[in-house]
Amino acid sequence: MYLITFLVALFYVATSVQEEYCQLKTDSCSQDVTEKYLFYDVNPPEGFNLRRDVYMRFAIMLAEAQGTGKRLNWRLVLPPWYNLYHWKASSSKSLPIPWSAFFEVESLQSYAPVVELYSIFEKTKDKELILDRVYVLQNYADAFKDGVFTEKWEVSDGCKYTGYWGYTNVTSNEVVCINFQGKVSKLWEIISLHPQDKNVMFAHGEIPLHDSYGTKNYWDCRRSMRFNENLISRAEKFISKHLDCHTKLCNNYISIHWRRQDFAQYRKKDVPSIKGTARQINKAVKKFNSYIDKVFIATDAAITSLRNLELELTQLGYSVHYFIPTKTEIEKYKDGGIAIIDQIICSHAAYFIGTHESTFTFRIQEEREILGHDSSTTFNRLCPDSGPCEKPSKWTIVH
Ligand code: GFB
Repeated sequence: MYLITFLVALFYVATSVQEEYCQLKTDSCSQDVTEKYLFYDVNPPEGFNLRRDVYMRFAIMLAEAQGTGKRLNWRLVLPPWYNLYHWKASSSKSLPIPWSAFFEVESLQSYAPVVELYSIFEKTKDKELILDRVYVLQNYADAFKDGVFTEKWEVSDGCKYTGYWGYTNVTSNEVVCINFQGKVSKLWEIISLHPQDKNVMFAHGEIPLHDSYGTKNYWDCRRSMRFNENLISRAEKFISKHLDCHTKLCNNYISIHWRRQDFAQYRKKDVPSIKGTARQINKAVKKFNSYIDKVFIATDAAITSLRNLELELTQLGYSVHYFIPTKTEIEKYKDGGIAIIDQIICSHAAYFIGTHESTFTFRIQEEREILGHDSSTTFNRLCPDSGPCEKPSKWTIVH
C-alpha cells in the first residue's frame, strides 16, 4: 500500500517538475506533454468588435510565448459567439456560433495555436467538459493608486461564473476570483499557481491589456483574422453590382460607418444629427474628389433614420447604397456575418468616414490598412454638429 502511494506521489512530482521545466524552458518537451487548453470569456454586454480585439490579446499571448519556445503544448480555445447583446436576429440567438462562421480558422491557426470549442467536446467523455479552474478577473477598485498604474493581481472573493458560452455540458472544479490589472501575459503567473491544470479559463477576458498594441506582432495577428470566404464573396458581389467597382481598392465610392442606437442616445457630443451627417459627407466628398457620387452607408440605425439620411443625400445629388440582407441571408450569415459584409464594403471604398470611438469603425480602419489604402482616406470621423471634434488616432499598419 505504502509502495503504491509512494509510486503515485513520485509520478506526480516527476510530471509536475517536467511540466514546469517545459513551461519555463524547452522547445522540445511539447511532444512529451499533454495538450493544455486556455479558455476565455468576455463580459456579456461587450460587442462583436471589442471581442475581436480581446481575441487578439490572447492569441498574441500564446503566439509570443511559443515564439520563445515556451508553453508549446498550450492551445487557445475560440469562445463561441453566443447571445450577443446587439444581435437581434433569431438565427444569432439560438445556438453558440463557431468562429468558422465569420473567420477562416486555418488562417487564425497560421498565427496562433487556436482550436474551436466543439473540437474539444469531440475528445471528451460523453461530450462533457470539466474545466480545472475558472479564474474570474475583476478590476481593482482603484486602478491608479497614488497616481501610478502598476501591474498586479491578487486572489480575492465575491465573484461567480455561470456562462460557459451557453453550454450546459461545461462545468469547472473551482471558480477563483482574481483582482487583476496589467498585460495579458501576466496571466501565465496565475496559470502557474496550478501547474497540473490542463483546462484553464479566464472569465472577463477584456480586463487584461494588450502586450503589444500596434506592433508588427499585433498586425501579424490582425492580418491572420481573414474573414470567411462566403462573406467576402457576398460583399464583393454587392460592390460589383451596386457600386460598380471590381477591385479591392475602389476609387468611385465613399463609405460611412454611421453608428446610431446607444451612440445617438448617450453620446450626443460625439455624433451628428441626420442633417449634420449629410452635410459632413458632402463636404468630405467635395474636398476629396468631387466626381464621387456614390455613398455606401453601414449602420445600426433604424430604417426610418436611414431613409431620412438617404433623402438628405439624394437631394445633394448622391446615389445612396446600403446592404439590406434577405431573410435567407440573415439566417445564413447571422448578425455577425452581416456586420462583416458591411465592414468589407466600407473597407474597399475610396474614402471612409467612421464614428468616434466605435470598435466597429476601428476594425474597418484596420481592414483598410491591410488592403493598402492611403491612411489619409481612412482615419476620418463624423463630428458633432457643434463643439469640439478631436481627430481620430492613426493606427497605421506595421509590416
Ligand atoms: O461591434 P460593437 O462592439 O461596436 O457593437 P461599438 C455594435 C454592434 O451593433 C455590432 C451592430 O456588433 C453590430 O451588431 N452594428 C453597429 C452594426 N454598427 C453596425 C453597422 O454599421 N452594420 C451592422 N450590420 N451592424 C460598443 C458596444 O459598440 O460601444 C458596447 O459594443 C457599448 O456595448 C460601446 O455600447 C459604447 O464599439 O460601436
